[in-house]
Amino acid sequence: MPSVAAEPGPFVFDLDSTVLVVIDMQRDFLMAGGFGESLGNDVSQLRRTIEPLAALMAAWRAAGLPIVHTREGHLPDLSDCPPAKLSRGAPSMRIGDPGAFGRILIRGEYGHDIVDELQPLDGEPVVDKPGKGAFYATNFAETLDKYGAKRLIVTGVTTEVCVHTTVREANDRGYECLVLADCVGSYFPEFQQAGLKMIAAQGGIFGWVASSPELIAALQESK
Ligand code: TIU
Repeated sequence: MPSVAAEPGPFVFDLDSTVLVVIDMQRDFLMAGGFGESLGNDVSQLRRTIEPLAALMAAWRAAGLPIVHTREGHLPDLSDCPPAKLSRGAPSMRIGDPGAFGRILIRGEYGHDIVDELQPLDGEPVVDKPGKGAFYATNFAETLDKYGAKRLIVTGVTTEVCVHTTVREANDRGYECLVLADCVGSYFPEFQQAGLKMIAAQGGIFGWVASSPELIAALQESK
C-alpha cells in the first residue's frame, strides 16, 4: 500500500478506500474583492493553495481516484441558516446580502461556486453544506459510503474553521484523515500553524499532516 511521509508518522492508504476531499474552495472566500476580503482578510493566504491543489487534483484524477468537493452556503430564502449564524458580522457583509459576486454564500450565486482553477469535473460529487463541517445536514457520509471510503485526504479552506470541523467530525466517525499543509489555508498564519499542529499532536489526535508533493510521489510509486 502507498505510504506518505507525514506527522506523526507514515500515512498508509489503500487506493480503493481513499477519497480526496476539497473543502469550500469558493470564490466568496478566495477572490480579491469578495466576501472574505471584505471582512478584512488577506486572501493571498488562501490563494497560495490553488496551484498545489490543482496539481494534486490532476494527479489524483490521472490515477482514477475519487474527488468529493464541498461548498458552504445557504438556500436563497435562508431557511437553512440559523439566526445565530445570520446575525454574525457587520451589516452589509452578512450572509445573503449583496456582495461583489452576488448574494454572499447563497447557492446558485457566482461567488458561492468553486474557483475556476479547481472546478469539479462532471460526475464528481459536490456536497452543499450549511455549516462548517461537511457531515452536518448533508449527504456527505452517504457520498463517502458509495466510494467505500475509510481514509480522507483533506484539503481546502479554511484550516481552522471548515477543514478542522470536518476533520474532527470525520475522526469521530472512524475515518483516517491526512491533511495536506500546502493545500489548506487560513487567513491567519498563526491559526494555519497551530491548526496543523493540533491535528498531528498527541500521536495524531485527529489525523496526519503531510505535503502534496509527498502524496503525489507515493501515488506515482504505487503505479
Ligand atoms: N469554509 C470555511 O472555512 N468557512 C469560513 O467561514 N471560514 C472562515 O475562516 N471564516
